[in-house]
Amino acid sequence: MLKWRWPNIALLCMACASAVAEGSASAPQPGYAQHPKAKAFIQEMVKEHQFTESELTSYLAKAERQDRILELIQRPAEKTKPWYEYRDIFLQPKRIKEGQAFLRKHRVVFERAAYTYGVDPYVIAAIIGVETYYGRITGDYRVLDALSTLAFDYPKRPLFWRELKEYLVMSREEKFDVASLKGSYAGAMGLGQFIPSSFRAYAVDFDGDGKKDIWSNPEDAIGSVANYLARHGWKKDQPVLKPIALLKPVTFNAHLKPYVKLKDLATYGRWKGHYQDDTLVTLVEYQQPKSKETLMGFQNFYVITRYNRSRLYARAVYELSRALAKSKAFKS
Ligand SMILES: [Ca+2]
Repeated sequence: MLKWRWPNIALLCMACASAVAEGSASAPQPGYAQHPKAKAFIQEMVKEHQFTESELTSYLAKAERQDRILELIQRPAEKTKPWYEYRDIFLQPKRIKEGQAFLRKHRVVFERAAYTYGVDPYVIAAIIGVETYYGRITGDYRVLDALSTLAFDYPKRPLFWRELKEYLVMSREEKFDVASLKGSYAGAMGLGQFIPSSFRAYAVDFDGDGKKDIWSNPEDAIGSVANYLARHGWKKDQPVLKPIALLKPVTFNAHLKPYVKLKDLATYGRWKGHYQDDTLVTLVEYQQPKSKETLMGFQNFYVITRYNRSRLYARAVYELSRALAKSKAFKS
């Protein structure tokens, strides 16, 4: 659900540690209520969402600029790394082992999520594993600070301007304390790293206690990720990625969304398995150390890219999910 590129977890951890160090050493930053763009923001929120000027002013006064966030947002990892390096970040034995333990611990919840939403439980776990190491690294910035900093002081700010609005509306709807929720430097929250608009659209109260707690309640987080995938068109028991042996040159990496019918691909390559002739796929290429490989991405590949619009991300989630599925501890 991140529309911006997500740096690798190693960078993120370094960011967490240094942010703590900087935060303790630097002087308090002024709030955003006096920022030149604050008045426009407040006027839009009053008009669009019927907040009062005084409550908005008090929220923005509490928002602190975080310079570290402005540095971090400029560092894309996925565009620069080839697949064979990218995959190593997410497919180490440790992440697989912790994922299998996470699945065992929440086995009943995963079974219920898979049944309720028709989604592969291993893919849900893999997304949470890639996003936050199964909830271990969910981000330590105040969401109010992160989104305000990016909404007001980041040049490519329209997305964050919208997300800051969504955040304030979400907090009102859920009766959350605006100043206390935590997330990533980009305002992504909880085990599945939902940005506020995604929270409002897809978060669910999966344990029925009346709260949507994606921060500390794995049950709500697992249900919410499952709902996100279902609502974006996950097809139960259908493939994600399959190899294709090419017979002729093809166009690849043109689209994340499937657009070629398998019957029209037959003269271009061969694959294993039988699928309906009108099944749509896209062709994606991945760089290995000494070669390139082309895979067919199906609808479920596209659904994973709705979480993060990167073919590298989608394959990492898929491969991690297959590694988790080898666990004997959990049967869907
Ligand atoms: Ca709940």
